[in-house]
Amino acid sequence: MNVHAPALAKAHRLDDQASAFASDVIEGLSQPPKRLSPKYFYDAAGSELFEQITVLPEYYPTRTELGILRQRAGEIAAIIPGGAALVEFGAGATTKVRLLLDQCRFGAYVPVDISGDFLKAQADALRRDFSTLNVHPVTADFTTPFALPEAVRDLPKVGFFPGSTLGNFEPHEASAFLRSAREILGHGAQMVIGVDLEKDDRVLYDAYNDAAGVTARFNLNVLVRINRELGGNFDISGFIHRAIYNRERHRIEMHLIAKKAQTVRVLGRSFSFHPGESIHTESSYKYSLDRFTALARGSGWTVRQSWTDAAGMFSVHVLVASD
Ligand code: AVI
Repeated sequence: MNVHAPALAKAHRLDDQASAFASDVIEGLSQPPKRLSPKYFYDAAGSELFEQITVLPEYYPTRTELGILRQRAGEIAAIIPGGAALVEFGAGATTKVRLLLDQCRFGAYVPVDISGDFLKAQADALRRDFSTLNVHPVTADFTTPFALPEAVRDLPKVGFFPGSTLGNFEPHEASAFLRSAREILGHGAQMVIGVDLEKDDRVLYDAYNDAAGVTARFNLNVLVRINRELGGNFDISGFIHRAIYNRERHRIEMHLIAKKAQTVRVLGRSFSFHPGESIHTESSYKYSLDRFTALARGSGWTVRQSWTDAAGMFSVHVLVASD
């Protein structure tokens, strides 16, 4: 066997990721209105800024979901089959999955993420703390089909998709993701999923316009990343963060707004901005329990049980794959 094969495969994967970033940025900045995918927020600096967001006083989703999981982990454990493989879509902080691992007897844990570095750190930490747990990380883009490790083939499957990351998908993408997860996990699977709920406009506005300006730095960091990785020349001080709640479309929209007329070069292309022009960088959809139930039902899943916090801010659901 060619001993360099794994390293080469990894290099190709990195090249693939870099060229997808390049083509998505060129395409997104060429559109009217200009847009960038929120998946590009999460380089090392963006991931660190996101961790800071999760503990901001205004950003209620993380601590509210943790509260629900802490309170309901025993009930969740009673519903899901013992010895199942827990497949987490996305890797990051391990706080939430630890609540499930503490309460439920899983046969294996399969974290899936495009960033091999995050996966490795996450897997190493969990192996240390749950010495009998079989951890099988999979490096893949979890929004596209991927194969589960052979070692978990015969175990019942439970998906885990916390954090309301589903909300960052357009509704048709959210449906496609749920369908794809249903295919990957297979017949009889269940899924534990966290979904942020519609609420008072002011609470939503504040959660994405924190007083300390961390969300603004998180948003602007995507321009820093374009400058560094794609040789762009964005003047970061020429843009400001704006987040608004679009109630008609049930979504927070994050934008970067050009303060003045300017032309930016990225990968040899020029992009002109007029004063006040926006780059739409993220949508964060908020669901009602009814709209989420309908989305799940139309995407191959039945809602088995739902919990919210006392104030009805956030929801956690156990879904069962429909036959
Ligand atoms: C990861 N995702 C669910 C976050 C959200 O609330 O939509 C990302 C985020 N954007 C700004 N603040 C947090």
